[in-house]
Amino acid sequence: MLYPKMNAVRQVFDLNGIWNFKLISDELDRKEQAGRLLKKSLPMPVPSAYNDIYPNREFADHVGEMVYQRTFDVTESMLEGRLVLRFGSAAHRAEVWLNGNRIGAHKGGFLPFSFEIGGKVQEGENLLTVYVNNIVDYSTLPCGRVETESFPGLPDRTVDLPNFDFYNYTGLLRPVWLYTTPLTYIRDITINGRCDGSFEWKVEADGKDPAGSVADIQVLDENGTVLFQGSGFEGAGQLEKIRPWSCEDPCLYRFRVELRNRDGSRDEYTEEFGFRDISIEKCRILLNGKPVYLKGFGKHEEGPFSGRGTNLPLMTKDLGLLKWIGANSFRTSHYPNSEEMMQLCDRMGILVIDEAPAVGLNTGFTATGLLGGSPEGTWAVLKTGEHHRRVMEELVDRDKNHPCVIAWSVANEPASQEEGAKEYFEPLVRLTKERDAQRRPVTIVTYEGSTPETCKVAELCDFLMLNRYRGWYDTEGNLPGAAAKLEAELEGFHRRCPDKPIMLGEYGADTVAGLHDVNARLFTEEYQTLFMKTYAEVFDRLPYITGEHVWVFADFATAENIKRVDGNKKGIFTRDRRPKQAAYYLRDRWMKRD
Ligand code: BDP
Repeated sequence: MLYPKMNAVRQVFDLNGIWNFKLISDELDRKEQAGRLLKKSLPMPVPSAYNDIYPNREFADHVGEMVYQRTFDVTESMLEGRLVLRFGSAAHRAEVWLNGNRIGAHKGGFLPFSFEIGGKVQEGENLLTVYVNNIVDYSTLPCGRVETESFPGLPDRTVDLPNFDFYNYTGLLRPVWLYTTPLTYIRDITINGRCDGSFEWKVEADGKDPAGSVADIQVLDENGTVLFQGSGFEGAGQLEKIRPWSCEDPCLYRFRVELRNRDGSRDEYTEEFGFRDISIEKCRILLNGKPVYLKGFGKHEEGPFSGRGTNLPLMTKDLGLLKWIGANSFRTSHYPNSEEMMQLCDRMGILVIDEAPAVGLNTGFTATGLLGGSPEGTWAVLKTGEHHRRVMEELVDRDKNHPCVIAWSVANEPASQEEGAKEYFEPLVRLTKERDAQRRPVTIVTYEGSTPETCKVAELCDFLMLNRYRGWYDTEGNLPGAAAKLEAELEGFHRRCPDKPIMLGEYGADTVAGLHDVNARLFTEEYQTLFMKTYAEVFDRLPYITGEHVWVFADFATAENIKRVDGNKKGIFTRDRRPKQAAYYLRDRWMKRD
């Protein structure tokens, strides 16, 4: 799916800003409400999560529906071509109405969706109403449970218990735009450049009479010099002396398409891309044919005030801190990040493991994603299969051209040791691979309940990504013991899959910034540093370890739980992005570690 871009033929109109907002607590006639202005609404910024904007815990923790509304004006010229309304995302489900008419819906909170609205708007003012539903259950990704709690003498209360360890920030999280295209238009572009300068493309035209169109293409370098010209909806080319895209030199090229239509109109779109290879060979991940050791984090896209809402300064700052600490990569745990984040990573040379919002697929987890729930036979109970397929398709379609994306993660910590896991994941892994022209490696990030003896999905993965908390959730305070357990498990997985690269997807310890202890007790900055050192010593002994992603880049908000003091504190940075002591240790290690 193409990102909205303005050019000589396409216009983009910003619908971000302050919208009208209301939580819906009672039955509501959607059609009736969508046809008139909201009464007693609150001003609400878009993009943003709605939750932390106003005080009141009932407001923040609302379960169910909310409504966003605004008006926008359409000019005569906007109606000459195709007019599209596009949402960067709405968590977790959205139903969109225009001038009192329903125009469509979308499920899944972290991927874009759009509607053609040309025939549905009028010149002048239009009323846009979006109903957003924030419930997570066993049919959504991420997964959660809706339960009714009863207390003596009090009315029943509905609670939504996320199966995951991050606060359920919701609303219109990402930008909203209108954009225009000609009636015959470029629907999609796939461009796949390799580090030897070869490339292939595919252009998809749609709309009125696409069969009568011709596609001309050009490849330009960053200065705008045309390096290649060709035509056709599909084709291949070869350039001499390109600069491959890499972390050190994230050189971007431009693929420019001009669609000439039979009616004399034309569309154009320019997609950025890089020439780079990603492959796997004998326990190594290779970038442009050379082994790359992944240094970095699992990272949430979130921060104070706007929660998980698109926050350009925060994103850019985070990538600056990744560079500062010597990291070269992160995983978008546990959902696709904003499109703007992917663009920044392309530009700054950060390698991304792009994760689907498939977290909490384990009925053995408690409400906050911690172990201790009641296993019910996850794969017989969950109803996520079909939705998961669609999400993988939408994710690959959105991010396929980004050189920064080096792998897909189909899920985080599913019940991969339970019967049915292989049957659930096999088609998803296949679909992800087949849909991606670059055939990037695919993984499923597994947890410690899924051992070398019990894991049912290891063989499906191109590389293994393991989350381990020895020294924290067990063996706490005993780092030599933790190291011994860790090493034994890694060796076990290596014996089982001797050719697959193995990396840690998560390891970490909750750390209260400013808490110190000469004996490096739990929760202190000293313990976090020692924890990192202990794990690093194990990695350095094992030649098949191909990367280390610390949990977590920065402290983040979670649901309330007695194991969480104001959220998850495993950050190497605080939530306001100040380094803890371990940041200096990692910086020292990673700056030296190639
Ligand atoms: C892992 C989860 C991650 C949690 C982390 C933790 O993948 O989302 O935040 O544990 O407990 O199991 O800190």
